[in-house]
Amino acid sequence: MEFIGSLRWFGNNDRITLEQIRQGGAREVVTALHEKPIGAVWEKEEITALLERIRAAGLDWTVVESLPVHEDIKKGKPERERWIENYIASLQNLAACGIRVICYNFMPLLDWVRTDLRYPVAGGRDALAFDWKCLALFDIFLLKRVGAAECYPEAWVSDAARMLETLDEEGIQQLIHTILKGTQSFVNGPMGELDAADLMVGFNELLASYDGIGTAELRSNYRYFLDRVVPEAARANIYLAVHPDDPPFSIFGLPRIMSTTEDFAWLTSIQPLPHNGITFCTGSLGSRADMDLPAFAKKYADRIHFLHLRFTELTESGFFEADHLSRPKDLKLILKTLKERSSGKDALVFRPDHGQRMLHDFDVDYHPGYPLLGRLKGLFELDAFIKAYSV
Ligand code: CS2
Ligand code: MN
Repeated sequence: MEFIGSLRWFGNNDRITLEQIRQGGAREVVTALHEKPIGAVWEKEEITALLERIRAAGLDWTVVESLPVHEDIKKGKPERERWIENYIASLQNLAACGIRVICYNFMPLLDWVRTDLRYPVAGGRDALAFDWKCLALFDIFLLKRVGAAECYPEAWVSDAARMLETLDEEGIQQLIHTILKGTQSFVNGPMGELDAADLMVGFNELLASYDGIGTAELRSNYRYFLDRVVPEAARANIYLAVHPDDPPFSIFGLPRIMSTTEDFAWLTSIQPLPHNGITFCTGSLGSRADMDLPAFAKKYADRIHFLHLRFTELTESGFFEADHLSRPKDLKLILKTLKERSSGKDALVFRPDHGQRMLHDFDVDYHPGYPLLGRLKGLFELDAFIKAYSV
């Protein structure tokens, strides 16, 4: 079994070219039909055209990230039937074109959330960060969500109130944009479609659409989806790989159900086929203090079909995205376990998940978390690490 290094590429929506990715040493790109509206069927001709473009550049494409799950499915609306049928059709078309793995997530409304896109780290680089007090500030004082204050410890609420005093109008607008748009406007989710002129009103409406949907309801809707989709994936010989919640906690009162070891135990028990699999994102899961990453790899090795490698460092009230090699002992154990326990597979694709900004990255308006040089540094480091330990 070999580890194959890849880079995420946003297609026409990306400042980075396939040529740059190939020169950078990635063997594959991880991408999606980014222009398609959420829920629409991905047609074979469209998939083939993109695949040919990628192959012509000397790269390969075997992992899709993401095939988004329509909100009606997460909410259990009657319209979900149509979206599930479309999902299955896309999955079958992808399999027919040679795609092996589909990364997706089941986070209601929001995809990955950060409160700071320019958190200074060693050497003058910067990183993405998440801070609960900034989230509380936004939630309680800007969004003014009913019941928000009860969701945070009292000390954080008073710190948030003090922090609000120090923000001018520009700072406020920046925080709103960072939380609601910064990390999500380019990854094909409902937040990308939110009207930028009226973010807060639109977001409040979207939140209200989840009234009455708690953990139990979301789990049951997820189960309904998996019961329909997993057998079709098995038939088509393609692997589903759910991305963990990021951050792996409930936010804004929305349930999040792919966050803890118990959540993954539930996931793997309801559909025991390996096609009901996992994207092992060490960065997302590692931002929980109670998460043992090497133990997770051991427990779910046969379900892990795609790897996102990065590490997070915990701060007083949150985390920031650290260097890709910042937890070498964990990384070594994870790779060793996956190598040993994935003997049935010939390859496991990994990507440096996000990257810090460095050097020329500051001059280009890359998607937050997806700069070229910071991610290439991660790719080089991870490739070298894998070679050095011959894992
Ligand atoms: C993020 C997400 O943490 C991450 O990898 O970049 O956008 C992630 O790609 C999606 O949630 C996968 O569905
Ligand atoms: Mn990830």
